[in-house]
Amino acid sequence: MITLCGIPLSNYYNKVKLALLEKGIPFSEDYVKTHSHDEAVLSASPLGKVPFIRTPQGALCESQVIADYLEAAYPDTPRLLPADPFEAAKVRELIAFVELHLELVARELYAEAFFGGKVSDGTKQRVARVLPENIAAFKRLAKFGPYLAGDRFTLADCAGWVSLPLVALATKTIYGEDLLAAGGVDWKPYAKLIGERPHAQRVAADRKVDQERLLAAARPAG
Ligand SMILES: N[C@@H](CCC(=O)N[C@@H](CS)C(=O)NCC(=O)O)C(=O)O
Repeated sequence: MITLCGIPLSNYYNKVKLALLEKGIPFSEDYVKTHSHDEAVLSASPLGKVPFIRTPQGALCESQVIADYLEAAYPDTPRLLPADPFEAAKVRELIAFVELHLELVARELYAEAFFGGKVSDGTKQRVARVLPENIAAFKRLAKFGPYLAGDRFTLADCAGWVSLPLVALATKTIYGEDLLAAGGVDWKPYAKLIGERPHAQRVAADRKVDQERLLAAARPAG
């Protein structure tokens, strides 16, 4: 059986979790924090990033690698990638835009937007310059028809649903403006649509529990 390792607060963890649930693949979860120096973790995920999975054949890290593995290893479960190679590549192209060109750029703001840290003005200026260009590029590709890649739920929705709201929230917090919405990406109805799926509701509920647990742990005692 597959073990999904990481934290339910992580968007990349939740991308894989939603894919596992939507495909109906049995799995268990192991709570593994980021930045681990534990050899057992680093041997599975050498950068200490989550998620990673353990399988009877060994471990795998990087959410897209894991998602591709699940799609290939469980062909008899609901498909999250089209059978046609070109259409499947178009879904992966969207995922690359969501993760590399939107989320990874906005991620530079998270320390201040979400974790009480500070981000330099230089970083804020760079993100403010790059992100609108990338959002415009993403908008050319994204279908929202009503799903990210068209009329079917795909892996792009597992990636989009967990990451687009973070891009919006981080930019709203840092710049006072949701750059995704400002760029014409109407992500809220989309997030609502995906969020209504029963498996997405479970992912969101688990995430909420983890978030509340972390907030309670950070609160001063007394
Ligand atoms: N490209 C990786 C990104 C994973 C990632 O950045 N995970 C975050 C949690 S959301 C993490 O582990 N951060 C800790 C770190 O970067 O060291 C993937 O798709 O799995």
